[in-house]
Amino acid sequence: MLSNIEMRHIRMDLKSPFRTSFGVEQKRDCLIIRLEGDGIEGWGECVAGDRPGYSYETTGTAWHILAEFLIPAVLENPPASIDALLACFSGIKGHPQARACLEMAYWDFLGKRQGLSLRRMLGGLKDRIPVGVSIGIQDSPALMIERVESYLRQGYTRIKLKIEPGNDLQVVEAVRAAYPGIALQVDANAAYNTADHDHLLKLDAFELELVEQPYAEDDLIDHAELQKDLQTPVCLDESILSRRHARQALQIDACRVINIKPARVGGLSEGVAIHDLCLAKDIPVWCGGMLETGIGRASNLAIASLPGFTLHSDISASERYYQRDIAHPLFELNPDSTINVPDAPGLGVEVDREALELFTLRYQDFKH
Ligand code: OSB
Ligand code: MG
Repeated sequence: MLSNIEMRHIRMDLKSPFRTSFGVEQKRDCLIIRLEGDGIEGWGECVAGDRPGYSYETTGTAWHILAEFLIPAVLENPPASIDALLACFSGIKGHPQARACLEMAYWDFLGKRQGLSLRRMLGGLKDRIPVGVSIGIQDSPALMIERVESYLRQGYTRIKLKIEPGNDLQVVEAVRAAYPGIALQVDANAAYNTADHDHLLKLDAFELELVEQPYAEDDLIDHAELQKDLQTPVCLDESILSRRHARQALQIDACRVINIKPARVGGLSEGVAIHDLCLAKDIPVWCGGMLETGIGRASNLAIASLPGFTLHSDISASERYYQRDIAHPLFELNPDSTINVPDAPGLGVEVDREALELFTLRYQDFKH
């Protein structure tokens, strides 16, 4: 039975700044949770960052929701299954990234107790995940080509470029001209609006695998209007916070691909539900990333092993992100642009307590 939960806010230096249409990240903040009971521990990562750029959630809002509501609900009524855990959350609205963290830690805890890897528990088949790399906005097309070149040399076979108004067609055109054959896609992180409809149609010239989240997160209808005219599949990220959003988006053809981030949709269970829905409708999915530490990366690899994850995921090798990670072993890129899914029980990673302490800004302990 769960008897103790620790939560900490950590901050880690990224190896290089990551720029998107909503801002630049030089350091990454996140929350790490550790569950404990009967001598078993479970780890979870909350991907919410220091400011509400990607979504309304931040480390501050997630801390509040976890400390005041989610953790007390779980300790008051220690769950014996994932369903029981999710039942503890009912009556608490929103804040999917906060819930996802606690759910991840509970999956890790259960897996260790049952001696099963998360991949086995979720029903994943693949043991190597095809992955790509997501490259932040650069100061010029020439610099972007340099970055692309270096990742291709490392062995990544799919490249995603971040774009924004003023940093789009020229960059994509330059990269496509330099590398005619590569799998290429773009991500706007909600930076455009309906006035850009005709402009966005020009992306069809570059044989992109998909265009990710061009419009605002709460704007399914306009995405459907765009998809009507755009030949390239629209892929939704920020807009899909639940299986209901996924169903409705597909119903109105607002997208033809979905980026599944378990953290964004409230956890692995909801992520699997969206996967199942998409598989049944023949909609390809892939796993997005939030610059996770080794903890969240292990979780993403596990869900990406499900059969519907047919496109390359944004799960790059550990060395791309941090000087020092908080979990081991580090994830390495295989020569065929895949990363192995851990097969030890639970998430299958060991947390480096010393590194964790080093990066901790705030800590709190919760007892049954
Ligand atoms: O939109 O996919 C995104 C990182 C932070 C916030 C949003 C996004 C991203 C990425 C990075 O694209 C993917 C990765 O973890 O490598
Ligand atoms: Mg995205």
